[in-house]
Amino acid sequence: MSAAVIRSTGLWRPEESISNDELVASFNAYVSAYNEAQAEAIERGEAVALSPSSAEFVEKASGIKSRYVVDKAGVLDIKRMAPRIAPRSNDEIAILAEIGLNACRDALARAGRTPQDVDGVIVGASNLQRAYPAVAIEIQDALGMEDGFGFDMNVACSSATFAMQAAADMIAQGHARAILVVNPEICSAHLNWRDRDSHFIFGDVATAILLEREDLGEGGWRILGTRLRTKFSNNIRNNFGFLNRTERADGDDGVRANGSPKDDKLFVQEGRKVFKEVVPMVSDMIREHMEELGLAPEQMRRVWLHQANINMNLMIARKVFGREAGGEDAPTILDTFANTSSAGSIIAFHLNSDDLSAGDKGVICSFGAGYSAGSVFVEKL
Ligand code: CO8
Repeated sequence: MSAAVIRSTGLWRPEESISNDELVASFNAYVSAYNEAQAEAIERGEAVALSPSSAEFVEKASGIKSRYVVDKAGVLDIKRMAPRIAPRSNDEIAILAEIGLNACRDALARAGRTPQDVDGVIVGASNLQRAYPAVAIEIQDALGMEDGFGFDMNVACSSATFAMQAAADMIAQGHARAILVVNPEICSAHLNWRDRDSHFIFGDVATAILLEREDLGEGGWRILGTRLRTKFSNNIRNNFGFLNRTERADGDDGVRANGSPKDDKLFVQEGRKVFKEVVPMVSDMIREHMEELGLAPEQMRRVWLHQANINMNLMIARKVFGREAGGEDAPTILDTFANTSSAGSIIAFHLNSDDLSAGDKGVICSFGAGYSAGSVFVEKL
């Protein structure tokens, strides 16, 4: 058995970003237009007036100040409130594969590797573009890998850590020399921008992690141990799926009066419950895993946590380190990226790990829908 290491990571981010002020101005314009159009129904008690959002609330409740998106104009257009992504023919690369490819190329360049050094591609993401063929196989093809394999998997926000465990196991068992784990997340397409409770939460990005057999090179991060945990919860849900059209009544063409499909099932959550239930689940998991690896809190240099909520991360970091923790201990990237689902902890790691020294230890930890949580303890080589 040969151990796998994280040789490098890669990042792609959209060019456009939406600040809280821009987002809230658009949302509040939508609320005014809706309330005006529904004024009589609201008066009769047949409709409920919508409340405006506030940039102060968003930053205080979540720590988010802005988010990158693939299409800013479509999201902010109150007649649309969804990104515009031009359709592509089957002969063109799909957008999810394209952004994933960008992150892969970044990771390969940083490690000085070519696609021919890689035997597998695993795409782990919350929202996959289609059922098949796998986005991972499209990336494998676009990279020009002459051999090997690719497959997609979805464990919501924990897709990256679960995929890393799968890749590390395959490398250790001799199935591959190196595997690219890719996390393309276009969360803006699955977010209800008309929902005051969640319209500020997500952003778009793609990350890649190159895992490789340790003896094939130098540098990177040794994987000290991985741990995966799931516990069923309805508190974060997305009911989009291929059976949606079968649930329609006869005569229902599946199209709303404004032409949009009724099947556009979007992200929903009970944010408060998630906060309360996930913090202890994740803190306990990290602490137990640390003890099993024989690591004391003082030996931990950094935690790269899932990026959903700053207050949540500060609480988890405090429990892991057993003291007040924040800043360098638990880097924050959600202020500019928002929640990017599976990519969040990987962006935190990618942007905040070069300054560590050989022997420094930390944990990459994801948590989210399912519930699902994954921890990957690493040591800098
Ligand atoms: N502006 C102003 N006020 C608001 C707004 C707003 N936008 N929204 C709510 N309020 C008000 C409420 O009305 C409420 O008022 P009142 O007290 O008078 O009733 C008050 O603010 C407080 O509301 P909440 O209790 O809901 O607010 P919280 O302080 O709990 O903050 C959060 C809400 C930010 C959602 C917080 O609960 C949170 O971050 N929870 C954790 C969420 C989390 O970690 N989720 C992970 C999900 S992501 C995941 O797993 C990946 C899935 C992949 C999806 C990708 C596709 C998009």
